[in-house]
Amino acid sequence: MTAGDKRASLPPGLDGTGLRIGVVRARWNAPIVGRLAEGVGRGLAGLGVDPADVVDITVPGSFELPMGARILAASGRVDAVICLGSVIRGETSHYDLVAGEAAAGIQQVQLASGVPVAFGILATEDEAQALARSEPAGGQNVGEDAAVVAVEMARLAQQLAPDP
Ligand code: DLZ
Repeated sequence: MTAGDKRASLPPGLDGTGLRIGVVRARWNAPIVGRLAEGVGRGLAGLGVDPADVVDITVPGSFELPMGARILAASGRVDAVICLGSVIRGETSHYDLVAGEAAAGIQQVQLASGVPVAFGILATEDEAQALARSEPAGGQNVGEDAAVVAVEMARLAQQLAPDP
């Protein structure tokens, strides 16, 4: 991390071993979303999450990501969900609606369900920005960041869960 890096630092000792993670991918802008998914894979693997514990689903577009997250959260099969999408202003006539509703819906799902939902959606001016935020290993990748968020929030929810 550089001095100008605004990303949250990694909590010390963060360990994803045994966590079950749901990933919802939008099929719009699939090449970009695929790069984000690769970042998620790297992020989860780096924290010890077993690929067998990852449930991967797709939805048509980013507008459907909150519903996909809700389905996973309600399944009882995951400890956290990661939403991946890419909305590009220059290519999307109703950019603000798609990106805004995806963001609002994701927040609603995690607060209503109690299952953390990480926001791995790129809302960019153009494709170049989207590529710059979904870089291969060693570069910036919002999917990789979302994987860390999902593990951190799942652990927090577990640690402070009410006694059974
Ligand atoms: C319709 C649409 C448009 C124009 N642009 C995007 C986009 O840039 N990224 C994305 O993920 N989805 C887009 N969509 C699809 C909507 O998210 C949604 O799937 C459709 O409006 C159907 O509900």
